Amino acid sequence: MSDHDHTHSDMFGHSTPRPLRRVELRRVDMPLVTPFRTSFGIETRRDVLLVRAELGDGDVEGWGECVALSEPAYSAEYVEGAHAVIEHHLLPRLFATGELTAAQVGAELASIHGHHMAKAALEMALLDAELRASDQSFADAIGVEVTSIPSGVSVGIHDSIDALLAAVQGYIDDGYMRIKLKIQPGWDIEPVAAVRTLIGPDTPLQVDANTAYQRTDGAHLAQLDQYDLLLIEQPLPEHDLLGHAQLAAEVTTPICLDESLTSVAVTADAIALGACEIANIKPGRVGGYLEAIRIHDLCRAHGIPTWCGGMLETGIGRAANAGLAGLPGFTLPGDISAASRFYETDIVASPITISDGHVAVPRSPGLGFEIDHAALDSVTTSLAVVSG
Ligand code: OSB
Ligand code: MG
Repeated sequence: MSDHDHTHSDMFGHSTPRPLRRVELRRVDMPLVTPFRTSFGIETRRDVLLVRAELGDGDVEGWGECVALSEPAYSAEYVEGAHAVIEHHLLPRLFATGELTAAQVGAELASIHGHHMAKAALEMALLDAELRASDQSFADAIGVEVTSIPSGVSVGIHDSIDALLAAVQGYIDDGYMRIKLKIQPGWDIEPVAAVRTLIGPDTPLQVDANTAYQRTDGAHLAQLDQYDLLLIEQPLPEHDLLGHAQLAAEVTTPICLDESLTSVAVTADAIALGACEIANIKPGRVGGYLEAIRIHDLCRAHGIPTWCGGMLETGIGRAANAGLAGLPGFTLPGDISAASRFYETDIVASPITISDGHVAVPRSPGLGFEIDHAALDSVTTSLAVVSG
């Protein structure tokens, strides 16, 4: 590994500190093209909290997206809670700093426990602002060399195997390079067997349980080994690192963690325990893109394959993820699908598309999107201004 490889997140340590002037907290309501069912619930629309930060003399602006879902079912965070903690606990601390950079946001907010998705949305808005002010793309700033990344798709639980196979065939026809099936007890071995038969042995396939299993399910999950899966994602509860390590010894399919990996420190422990053979990296879950890059660097140094997860992002988060996923440690296809996989209309000017199974790495200044203001206004349900 060259010296260059250790500087992915340090790039932002030299940004110009600026005063935070004004922040808009906007909620948007976006219907999903089709219900998305997981072991933790069914999403039919997305209530997204967006952050627009104005810095400097008000001439610098940046946007962030909070990935918290409506209910605290994937993790403890939820959009109403994130909105409240940003307004009442996080922004007052940032306004009190006088001036700051994106790289300082984590440290300034460290006295507040948890709330990673809320913190990440703020750091993201500042990152976007700094990058726009310096006329640089996120991908360029972190040293991404590739121009596109392979695109994977996450497929929800369906009412029948036939309905699942029809959905998967549609995504195969769209060109997706990897299929991820949501599983839960009662919807696991049979759908995986059917999909493997449909897509053949050469299309990468993986599963995601979103914590739906128990420590005693090792023998059951080992039945999945015969289907040559890339990985089993988060079979056990978030805090059960030891259980995941035990499971990793019982099944041959690699165990991948999502919900459990909340920081670089937890990731280091999970790797040391043998609980994390592959890592799903989601910037919101870990407190921001800079911590996500640090986890990427850690995994790369340990030879742990990683991929970029998704949280049903709008074009804002989707663009930023497509930049992040260009880093060299992201050796597996991420959950970065075309915007159209989830949304009829996006709130950015050039929604992410899939071409030849790949998504282009955005290279425009900032995190890689331009807001479509008319589209954004048409889905906005509330807008509040917070200033220091
Ligand atoms: O567990 O990866 C997950 C969506 C919402 C919450 C959690 C997860 C997911 C997905 C979809 O699997 C990922 C995406 O394509 O955005
Ligand atoms: Mg997951």
